[in-house]
Amino acid sequence: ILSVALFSVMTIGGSSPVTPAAADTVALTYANFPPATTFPCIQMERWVKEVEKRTNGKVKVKTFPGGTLLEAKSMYDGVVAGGADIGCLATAYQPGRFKELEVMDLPIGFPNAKVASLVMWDLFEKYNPQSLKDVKVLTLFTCATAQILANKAIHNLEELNDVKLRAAGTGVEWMKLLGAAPVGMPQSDVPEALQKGVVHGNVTSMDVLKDMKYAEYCPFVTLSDLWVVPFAVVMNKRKWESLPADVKKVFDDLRKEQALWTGKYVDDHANEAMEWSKKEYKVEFIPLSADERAKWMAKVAPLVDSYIKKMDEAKLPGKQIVEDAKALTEKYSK
Ligand code: 3IO
Repeated sequence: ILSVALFSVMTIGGSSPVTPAAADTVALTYANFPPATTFPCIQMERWVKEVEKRTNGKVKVKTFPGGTLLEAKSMYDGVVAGGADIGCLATAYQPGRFKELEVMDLPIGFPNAKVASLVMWDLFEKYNPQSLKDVKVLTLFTCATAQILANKAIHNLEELNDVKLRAAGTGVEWMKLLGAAPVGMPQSDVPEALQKGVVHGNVTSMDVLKDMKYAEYCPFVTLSDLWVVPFAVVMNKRKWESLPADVKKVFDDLRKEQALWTGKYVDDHANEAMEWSKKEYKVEFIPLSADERAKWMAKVAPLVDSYIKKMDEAKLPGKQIVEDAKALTEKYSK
């Protein structure tokens, strides 16, 4: 404690000479829903480390992985209510709630998390979504493209038919159109559902083969590159407003950088988890042929039009958002 206090006095000494260290320290809590091993928590720890470094130890953040402070579906409201200062949520878990962001749940053609995360950030800056107006957004990112992790081999639509698969909230609509029997639930509820046989697989990105040990339950992975799941890291607005200007600047400067860092991290980690699963669990990876994948994409294409229609009804510029998402995807894919 002493060394931290001294360090803090020294580093801020120039601007406020005799202020005690404690008064200058900002203590924050940061809630997350999945286990500490998973990428949303890895990016959380990275952000905390960067913030502590860039504020010379002025900001201290206590992290709560694994739903120990707030859980997946109560994350946004919990942060607004002040149950945590900062929270990480998957917006796709609550279909209809974060309408503008649902463009990220559509078959836009995001090639990976890096591109999708940058696109998401730019769209956020341009459209300043009403659904996030009660919080300060600290970063946005997505998971890598979703694959089908299952206890049976799925090569085509016939084999997918009626298979009970877990998907993130908005992924349910994709899986219905593809003929599967989807169940929506947060990633944090999946281990139990898989163990109990409530579902026969999980449609998600491959990082969790390793980080949540799904390789143990899912000996087959169909490489289908379906959706990405968008995430938002949000901060209680009053807390944000109470921060000193120099801290605000550090947080603001980190926002897009953190989106890029996380996208790259999870893309790489998904590939690493794939290799790990082959080696450790002999998981079989099944590529979809280009023809077969084209069939799948034709089935889910109507999702884009229904999104635009829903947005029209809500008086929101859905068509423009979709066009921008496509253009930005092209830009960042170069
Ligand atoms: C995810 C959510 C929590 C922890 C690790 C994860 N890897 C990919 C996701 C995406 C997601 O939210 C999901 O539910 O498939």
